[in-house]
Amino acid sequence: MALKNAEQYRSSTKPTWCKDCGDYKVLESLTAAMAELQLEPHDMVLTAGVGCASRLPFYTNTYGFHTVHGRALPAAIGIKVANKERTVISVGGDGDGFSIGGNHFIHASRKNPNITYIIMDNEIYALTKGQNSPTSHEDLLTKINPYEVIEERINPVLMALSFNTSFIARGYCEDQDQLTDMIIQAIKHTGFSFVHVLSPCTQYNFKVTYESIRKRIRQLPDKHDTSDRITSMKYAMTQEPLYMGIFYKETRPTLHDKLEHLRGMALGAVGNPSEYTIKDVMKQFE
Ligand SMILES: Cc1ncc(C[n+]2csc(CCOP(=O)(O)OP(=O)(O)O)c2C)c(N)n1
Ligand code: SF4
Ligand SMILES: [Mg+2]
Repeated sequence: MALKNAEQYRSSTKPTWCKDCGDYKVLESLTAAMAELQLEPHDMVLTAGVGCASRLPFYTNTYGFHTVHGRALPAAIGIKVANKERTVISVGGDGDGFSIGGNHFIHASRKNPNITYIIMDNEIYALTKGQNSPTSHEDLLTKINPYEVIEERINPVLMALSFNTSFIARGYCEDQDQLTDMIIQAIKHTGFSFVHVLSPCTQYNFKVTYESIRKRIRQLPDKHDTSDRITSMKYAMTQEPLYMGIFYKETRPTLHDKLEHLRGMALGAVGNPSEYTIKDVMKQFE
């Protein structure tokens, strides 16, 4: 197999993203991670919901599934259950992942499928031309909130820690080497890995810019213990500075392990289904 470089994971489709959109850098880091791991495009599936960020799978040459709004994760979980050898990655925006799709994030964390979830957070619904999202700052006035924002913002990393997501990291799209490394580690992690990426929208969110993010962020200390969930929560709760790096990781049985175990128990209890007659099956319901 000839070695592939990042460019060889791109499709011929030209992105429709605006010129300075942060999502370009996320695409670059993701394809750099694929190249570093020398993954085969035909062994990979990317799923996405709807939004600017969710367009990313069009721009790679892996298999892709553009689902409906908020449903990137359940599609990815189904694909992984049916194709355990495939590398499955879900991508999307803060609106897709934390509004309409928020429920799936909770349950993916509980199931712990061996997939990766990358959220490109621009703190706004960009594709629909700039409405507040669950991560929007309380002072972001938009057409739908012209006077004040009456809802509190969520904290995705803290949320993931509370759900016991088994790998949790936060990166900044401009720090591409760090982000590439995080994505590599997330893909290599056995279980549900979540990478929260700060990725500015230069078109609709003038409060969250490359400069404003740069001023806010700080790296987690080198000595941070990624098995210590309580300390990770303390770092996640801090907004000024906003910590970047791998917050938490834990290896525990995946959805696949649990399904295999369950299958074993069922086979032990009822024998090999391939030897069953219809009569035997019906007997179970008597
Ligand atoms: C069921 C449904 N509701 C609403 C929409 C409209 N819609 C499309 S994308 C989107 C928000 C996208 O925001 P985000 O996920 O943050 O992505 P971004 O465009 O910011 O990258 C909304 C509300 C839709 N497509 N489907
Ligand atoms: S509208 Fe915003 S998020 Fe969408 S492509 Fe343009 S810069 Fe990126
Ligand atoms: Mg968004």
